[in-house]
Amino acid sequence: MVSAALEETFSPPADSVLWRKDFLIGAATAAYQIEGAIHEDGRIPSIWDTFSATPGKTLAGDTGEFACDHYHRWQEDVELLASLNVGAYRLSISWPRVMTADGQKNQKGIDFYRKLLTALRAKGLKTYVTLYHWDLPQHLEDKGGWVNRDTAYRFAEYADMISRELHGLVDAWATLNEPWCSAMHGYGTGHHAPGKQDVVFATQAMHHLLLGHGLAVRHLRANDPSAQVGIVANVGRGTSTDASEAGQRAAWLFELQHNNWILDPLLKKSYPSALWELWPGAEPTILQGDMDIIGQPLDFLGINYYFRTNVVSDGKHGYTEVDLEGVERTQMGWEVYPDGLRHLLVGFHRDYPNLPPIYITENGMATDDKVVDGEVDDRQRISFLNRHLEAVNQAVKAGVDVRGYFIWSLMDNFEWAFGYERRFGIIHVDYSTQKRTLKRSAKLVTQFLAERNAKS
Ligand code: IFM
Repeated sequence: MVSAALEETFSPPADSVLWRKDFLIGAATAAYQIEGAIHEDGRIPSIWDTFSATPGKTLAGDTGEFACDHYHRWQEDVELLASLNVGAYRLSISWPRVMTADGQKNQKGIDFYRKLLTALRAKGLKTYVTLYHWDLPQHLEDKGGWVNRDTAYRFAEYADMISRELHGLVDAWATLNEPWCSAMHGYGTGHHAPGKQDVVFATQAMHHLLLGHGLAVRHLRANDPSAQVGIVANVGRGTSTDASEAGQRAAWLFELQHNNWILDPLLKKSYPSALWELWPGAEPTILQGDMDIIGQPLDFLGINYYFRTNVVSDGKHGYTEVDLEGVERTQMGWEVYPDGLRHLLVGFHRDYPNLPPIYITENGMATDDKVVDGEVDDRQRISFLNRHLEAVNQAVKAGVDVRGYFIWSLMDNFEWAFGYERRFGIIHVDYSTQKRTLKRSAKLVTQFLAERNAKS
């Protein structure tokens, strides 16, 4: 059981890296999850509009049509964000909002982000901007989406256009958010848009996502030389209760598939060959020069971490997930396992000599939060944040260069296939009124950051 102290306060140990004022603490969101306004000001359809409008694809048939109505309430949201004393905000730009189907810019969409970023800067907040957080324009999916190599070039054009428009307003650009989810859930399992189900599609989509990343990096560097440029990967800890060689290989394969599939091409310019034993016949088509484009130096690597998975061997070349009994879980059913974050960070530091500085670009949890007498007492989240931040502190003490941490999420929002039921925010959103209520976690983070800022 979790200690009561961790649930009631947000107070890192005195020697924690969290007290350092240059250790960035921020909050994160993504365009489709909060903006709504999907038909306004020239925005064109995205794959998530199509997918979520398809019966049976999301819980309760929820869609991002209204979400948190951030497109209209962004000023109120910037005020709230600034009131938390955080140093940075991570957001994403909606590609279908800023670019027309014939590749021209959509000025109204661009103006929205210009106003937003300008307001954030005016509040002294650093801006961490992701270009692709899963909302591919539908017309590109109609031509094959990320399975089609051409999408990588269209993405590079979008990166070029938007970084010319918004240069000087962004502290750090991330090309992609979680290419693993885009490739595997979008084209392998079909749990996410566009809902395709073939591992051969998934591996080819991954290659084109990473190629698009590399092509975009060149434009971002050229157009906005003072901004940092990176990418965000979700990583998972895999372990096995089976101590046999087969069990341990299963756990290794899990991490290879989730982590090294993305990090190896980015940091070693090659895919791990064991992937093609796991997925025979699924090796993507790679053209000459691709791996050099993908493996260009990065200024930072964003790491998103949520849970651990227990696996056993499937008796062949793969693994099977087996839920552990009696462990703490979140509303998503994910195991709360803070040491997995420390373990992975230390492992990446050991295994990738050219590992760039790291930001934890997402970490947080869903709880079934309710407003009672104007308050939201999200104790499990407070404890979760305390324990994961301590895991980051331990990783830094072990020599890993972690520069910051973003809470997922600033506010409750559209949790993809799980719709609005799963609440990840430190700010509660009542979707019927759009009223925002600071949860206890948000209040404690605010208090801690005020204390930190007051220190000499
Ligand atoms: O809500 C998502 C986010 O969009 C990407 N990372 C994981 C979060 C929680 O599932």
